[in-house]
Amino acid sequence: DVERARLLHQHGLGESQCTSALVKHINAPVDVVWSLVRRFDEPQRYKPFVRRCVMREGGLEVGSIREIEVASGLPATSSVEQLESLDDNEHIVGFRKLDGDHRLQNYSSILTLHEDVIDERPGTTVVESFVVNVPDGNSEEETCYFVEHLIKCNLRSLANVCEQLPSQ
Ligand code: A8S
Repeated sequence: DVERARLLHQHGLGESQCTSALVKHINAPVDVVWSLVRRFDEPQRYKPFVRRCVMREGGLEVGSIREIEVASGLPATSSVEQLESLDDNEHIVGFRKLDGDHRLQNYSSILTLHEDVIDERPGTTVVESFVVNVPDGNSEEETCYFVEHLIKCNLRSLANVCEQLPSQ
């Protein structure tokens, strides 16, 4: 399963791009976590920096496009994103940033869920990886650090939401 996860999170890396992956354990069954992350049309259910999300095209089919209004305090106001993969059996979801007022050009990410059991309780390991261009004037290290920080906030919030759902 570790090898499978490694393959799923392999991104092709171009020149002046950076990539990284984050892992988070959640004390909730895979189905509960999946019910949140599969909703491409409702990222605000767990992403704290999303103020509003409007669908521009489609819904939950691959190719659907959403526009996000970013919360204040970040060096961005909007992001237009396209669903690139959604696999309800394998628990894989991926999207790409197409446009918007932000500095993360060519950003794409893949999130996968993996069943695990801790202290005999069903849990989920989330792996999220990304690739993005390094913006002019920033180093690879700064870019990675910035994106990793945002993803860590998203995954922490995802854990909080899942672990507090009534089914838990
Ligand atoms: C996600 C992940 C990221 C989102 C980034 C990294 C972004 O939507 C935010 C702030 C920015 O400054 C850049 O899964 C951008 O959403 C929250 C607008 C792209």
